[in-house]
Amino acid sequence: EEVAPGAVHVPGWLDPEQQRELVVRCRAWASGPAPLRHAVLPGGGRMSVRSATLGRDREPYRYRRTGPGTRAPAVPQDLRELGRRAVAEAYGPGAPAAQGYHPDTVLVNFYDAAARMGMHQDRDEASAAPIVSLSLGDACVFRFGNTLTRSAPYRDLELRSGDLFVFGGPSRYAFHGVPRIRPGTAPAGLGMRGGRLNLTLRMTGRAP
Ligand code: MD3
Ligand code: FE
Repeated sequence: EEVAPGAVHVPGWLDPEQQRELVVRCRAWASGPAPLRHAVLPGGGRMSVRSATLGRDREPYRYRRTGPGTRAPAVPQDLRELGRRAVAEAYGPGAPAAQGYHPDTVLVNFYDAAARMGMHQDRDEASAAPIVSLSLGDACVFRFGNTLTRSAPYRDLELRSGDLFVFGGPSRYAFHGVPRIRPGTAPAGLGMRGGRLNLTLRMTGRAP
């Protein structure tokens, strides 16, 4: 379960009803206030993953404040609470990281069968607080690397619908990626029409 120091995988943390409800809410955000778009990389390439944020707009600068003129709706209170419970589940309810965990942004990623995410570090946040990842829909191969290079050593793990992964402590700045989706592996009755959703709850470290 503890894949590396601070990296805790909890398979099947979300029950089927919680998964279905999150899928419904992601669909509502995507068709309304938080459309899923292919991000364009600094070099001009288009990411195969489609993404949207709640709570903070990442464009055109990183994690702007929300407010007049910005699109992203605030992170719903129950998702903030879910994030706190996730960190408590991973590190124990008494852990300092669980006490002060107040995620102010949610990144929603959608992967179709061909989408991938290359090895990278998450360094856009000014906070080193843990990142909470929730997986929905098709399973994927998740590549968890080291903090020094985007290449080996790494481990390949399977992430399935309902899985929780918390990345904090020494794992917070590890390289990681999603080299492949496993089409057709979503649980029956989830209501996904193919593909994989990943929600990451984060603390940006910006003033409210
Ligand atoms: C390990 N997303 O959005 S979530 C990303 O499945 C991202 O969509 C992947 O990487 C996805 O940046 C992986 C798991 C994850 C998230 C943040 C991490 C793993 C991490 C930060 C540090 C180390
Ligand atoms: Fe990442």
